[in-house]
Amino acid sequence: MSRISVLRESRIDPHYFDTYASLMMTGNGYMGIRGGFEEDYPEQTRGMFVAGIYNKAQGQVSSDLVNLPDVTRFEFEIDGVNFSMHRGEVQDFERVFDLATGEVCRELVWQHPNGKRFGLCLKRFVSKKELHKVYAKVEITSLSGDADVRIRTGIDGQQTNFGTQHLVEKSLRVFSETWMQGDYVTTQSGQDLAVTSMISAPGSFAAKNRQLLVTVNQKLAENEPFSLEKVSVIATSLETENPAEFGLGEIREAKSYDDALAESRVSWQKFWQDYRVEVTSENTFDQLALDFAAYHLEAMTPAHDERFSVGAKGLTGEGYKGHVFWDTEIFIAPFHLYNHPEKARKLLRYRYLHLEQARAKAVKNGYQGALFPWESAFSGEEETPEFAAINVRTGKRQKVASALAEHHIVADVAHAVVNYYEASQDELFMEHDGLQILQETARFWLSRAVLKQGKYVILDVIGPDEYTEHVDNNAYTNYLAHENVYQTLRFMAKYGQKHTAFYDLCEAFLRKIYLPQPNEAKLIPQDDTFLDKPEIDLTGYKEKQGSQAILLDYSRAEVNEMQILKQADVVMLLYLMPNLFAEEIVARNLDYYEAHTIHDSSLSKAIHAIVANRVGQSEKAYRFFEEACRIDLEAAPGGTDEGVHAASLGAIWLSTIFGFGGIAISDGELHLNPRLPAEWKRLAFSFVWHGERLEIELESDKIRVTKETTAPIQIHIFGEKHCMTTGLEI
Ligand code: IFM
Repeated sequence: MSRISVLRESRIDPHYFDTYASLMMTGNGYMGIRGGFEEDYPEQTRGMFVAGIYNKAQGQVSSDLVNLPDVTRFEFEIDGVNFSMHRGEVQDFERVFDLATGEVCRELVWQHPNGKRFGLCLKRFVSKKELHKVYAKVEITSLSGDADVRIRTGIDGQQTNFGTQHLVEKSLRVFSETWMQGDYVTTQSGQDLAVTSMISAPGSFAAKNRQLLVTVNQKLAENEPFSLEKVSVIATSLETENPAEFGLGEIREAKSYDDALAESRVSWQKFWQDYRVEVTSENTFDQLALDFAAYHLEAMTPAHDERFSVGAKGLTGEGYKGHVFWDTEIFIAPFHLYNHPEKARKLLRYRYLHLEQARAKAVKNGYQGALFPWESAFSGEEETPEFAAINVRTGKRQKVASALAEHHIVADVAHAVVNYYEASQDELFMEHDGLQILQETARFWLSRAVLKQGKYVILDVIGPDEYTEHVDNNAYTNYLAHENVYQTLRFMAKYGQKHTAFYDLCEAFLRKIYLPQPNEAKLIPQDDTFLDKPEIDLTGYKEKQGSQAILLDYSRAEVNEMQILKQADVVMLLYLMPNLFAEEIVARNLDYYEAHTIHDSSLSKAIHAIVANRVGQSEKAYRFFEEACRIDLEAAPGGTDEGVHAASLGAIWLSTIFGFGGIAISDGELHLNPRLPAEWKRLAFSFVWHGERLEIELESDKIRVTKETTAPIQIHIFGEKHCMTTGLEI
């Protein structure tokens, strides 16, 4: 395996402090810590998040993924002056984020205003082996004679979510002159949390204003580095009854920075062995983008617990309040499903465990079955904020309609259940949890559709394209609802539940549901009215894609009345259901709808790459792929400040495996129709199918599939069925 990529920050640009803080999140699925600098800057937001720790502060309508007390801050007072990169002069600055381990490491030489020079080396990582531990090491060397340094660090409970305080401080303590501990409880959800820290040198302790700090004074001799290590343990009542006691127990077991890093590296190596996608490309950026996506997808997924799921920004920031969307089932779960299916199963269990809340939402909205919330958190209840940002001129707030109408999420969850089954053949899950999800979601569609002129129609929805609200018969929604009900029948029949009234109702639904067909111009109408709406030139807005610049010129209501897409909609349908239409229809619709899509959502580009590749538009596909890879890695200032785009990272993986790699699942069978871009010489990845790990290696004129066992597996390659045992090469 080639070396896992590193991400470098080589320029000090405050406009990008928050971008890099998101990109350089060090995490392990249990927690994530933003890559903020050790010293404070007004331009940077610190952040530490534990998956599942949400709270709804008083007066708020929805929960936040709580930004927890900070352990990453270090103040360095050198010869009486606080170190800051905005003061004195910085030379040889570089920050390296090692995607192999999630270690962040900054090195620089600082010229003090008094003219003396100092070398600083500042590192940290969250352990993959010890889920609760964060290790940090700071090293400072005087390069110009003796100097005095005062280092202060500790536990800072002043953190908020954009100003909202979520924690009550229960106690701040120092034990045995060594272990600092902050003990907190969330104000509404009642989760206990303890942060326990220790440093490697003696110091003096002080507590004030929700901060517990330790100060170390040190004389520096020229060229003799002084280093200080810090370890912190984060524990919550989600996993232990007494987080404070747990923290004190764990901190006693803490290792040195280097030993802990070596152990964590081994855990990460296991991950990379299984999940690495290797590409030999003319553009080295491609491998970086794939490694970056894989690292974050792993670090954002709470594989240790099924009571919560993945937020739209993972564990990298406060964006979208840490809420869970369809992003998880459609964009993120496949990465795990085809590598470690049990992790995908846990994500589905989150939905299963919240069927009760989904049923309650359905009833509240006048429907039956399960209506999953558009945004959810820990409780499984609807968390979508009622209003978007205020218009400061009118004082009015725009209503967010997604909770009321973006109902495709119901079918998205069902789709993920079926995908899980096809890949894993996990009868145990399917016969119980899976079937219940299918039945409850199907029941929802039966109650959601209305009979009009002999057809079941689905009215007043928002499809994936969120610039088009309150429309009838969104093609994506109708086709996925059909699939949802169809699969429910399939599994009811399989598990002996055919002779029920509900089964008959489902059959009637399938006979009558309206499925929009291509019109004379071969276009599948996105909804009943979309193709009749006026068009405008979108060139300028496409150039500023991702910024929603269109909303500066037009109101949402006006955008709604034009042929303008925020993100893939019909194209999303064509991606998920590759066999619905002939290639000619797919190509025609891709071209038409892409021309009308601004790609203001990060979920759009990589999906276009897949569909473009399938219809032979390889150059376009590669361009879409590259643009998707740049969404986070080359974000404009502000674009990634509040966290990385989790779904987009999943889609980068999808576009590689299901796009260029040519994987497709059709009628439960595995297909491989690779079409590598001209820029790629080789693509290699593993793919777990029916319990077998396939190693797939592709070159422009070669396909090699190998596996370790001799159990037979069926695979279609360019349409030809093969039954392979240990391997095959074409
Ligand atoms: O789920 C997405 C949605 O499709 C577009 N807006 C952002 C959401 C969270 O990523």
